[in-house]
Amino acid sequence: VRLSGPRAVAIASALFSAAANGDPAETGRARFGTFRATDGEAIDRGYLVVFRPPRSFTGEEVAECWTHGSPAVLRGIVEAAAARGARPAEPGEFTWRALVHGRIDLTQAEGLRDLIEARTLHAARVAHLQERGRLSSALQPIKDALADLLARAEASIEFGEEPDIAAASPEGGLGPDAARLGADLERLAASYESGRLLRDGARVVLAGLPNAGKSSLFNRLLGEARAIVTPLPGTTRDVIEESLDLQGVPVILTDTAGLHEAANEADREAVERARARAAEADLVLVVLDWSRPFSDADRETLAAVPPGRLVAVLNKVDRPCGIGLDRVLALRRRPGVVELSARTGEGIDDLRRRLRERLEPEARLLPDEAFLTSLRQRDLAARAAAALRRAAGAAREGQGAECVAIDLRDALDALGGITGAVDPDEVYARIFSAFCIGK
Ligand SMILES: Nc1nc2c(ncn2[C@@H]2O[C@H](COP(=O)(O)OP(=O)(O)OP(=O)(O)O)[C@@H](O)[C@H]2O)c(=O)[nH]1
Ligand SMILES: [Mg+2]
Repeated sequence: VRLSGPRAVAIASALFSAAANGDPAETGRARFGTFRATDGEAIDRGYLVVFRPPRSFTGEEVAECWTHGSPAVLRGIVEAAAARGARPAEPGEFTWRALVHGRIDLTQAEGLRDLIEARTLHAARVAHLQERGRLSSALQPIKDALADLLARAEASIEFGEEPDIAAASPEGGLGPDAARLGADLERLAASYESGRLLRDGARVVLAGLPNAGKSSLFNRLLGEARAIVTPLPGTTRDVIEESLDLQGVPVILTDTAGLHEAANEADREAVERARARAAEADLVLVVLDWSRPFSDADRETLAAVPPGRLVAVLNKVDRPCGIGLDRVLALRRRPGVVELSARTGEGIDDLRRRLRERLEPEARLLPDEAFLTSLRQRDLAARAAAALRRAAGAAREGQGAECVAIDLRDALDALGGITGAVDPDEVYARIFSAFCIGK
């Protein structure tokens, strides 16, 4: 149980009797002792740890009560603290206070949220770098260059230079510089797609005709019998989702109903949902049955997926080939098919490798580059890039330094918003309310 604020140590000390002599409120030391409920009865033994400003997470006085993980004990301590004047924290309030006291900036707060919610160790590593301030440091040189550009534009206003500042500048002019910075920011804004994959997971959907072995493959990839498998076509009717760690890339794997002519309302709904999932997937695994002739419906299913999102799978290679050698050769040539058996496991590693290859450029597996992980950051980066494009255009057209300066200031404002300097209430609503309580 963590307390933060001017009376944190006083309140925590009142609930705690140290086992040994000495000051229980000594900074940064774990003191062993007994915790007491509101009525003074002992409820658990554990440690009290105290941090003093400014060297605490929130930048305020902080006291942490470390007990055994019993929900009843924790509730007892929260109640006892509340009885002495503490109040329950709002979601994300500790991180919010850290921000308000300048211990972290906004990108670091977002990094911390991503870290808490990370689905794989790799995603956690990347979030950790963000939380340590990687994005802020990557933005700093861009901000400096932009501030420099703005200073130059303002100087030309002051000295009443001709509109054609480009020609007067030894660096080649404001226009090209603004355009260059704008391009940098556009690249950064585009990096959001990688951030999204790492944060939310890549959406991989299994699709195909009934009985092709989608659910069998789903289970095989997960390593557990999650979905029902039967020899009857039309076994799966609902959309089933599970998360999968594909060597660091978080994946949300979805099994769907076989695509077929619906005989009743439930079927119709099942097929509709299957199509909807495939339509919004990052990758669609179209599962074909190697042991049966290739049908028009197979052809349509393959054709419905854009090549950039398609991974074709020939399943049941443990059985005699029924699909025809010509077809196999054609599939091998064009979409690049993975041949496997969900039953024996043959070829599954190839599929994992293929999936990972396809997601890798997106998931940016080398965590050495700064990228954006939230829509908020992306919108601001895109706004700054657009303002710089306008500035470059204005300079090119010889519109005068005032016009250029207005756009540059816009860009600088937007960039400032990524790391902080925005309306605190709005920031709270957009970021911290999504945190869990106690963080
Ligand atoms: N021999 C062989 N049989 C398989 C393989 N994969 C699946 N099957 C069998 O094919 C049948 C259908 O498998 P499912 O996984 O239920 O197929 P599905 O595509 O999910 O079918 P629906 O949910 O009806 O759309 C079952 O009898 C499986 O045991 C395989 O690799 N080899
Ligand atoms: Mg199924």
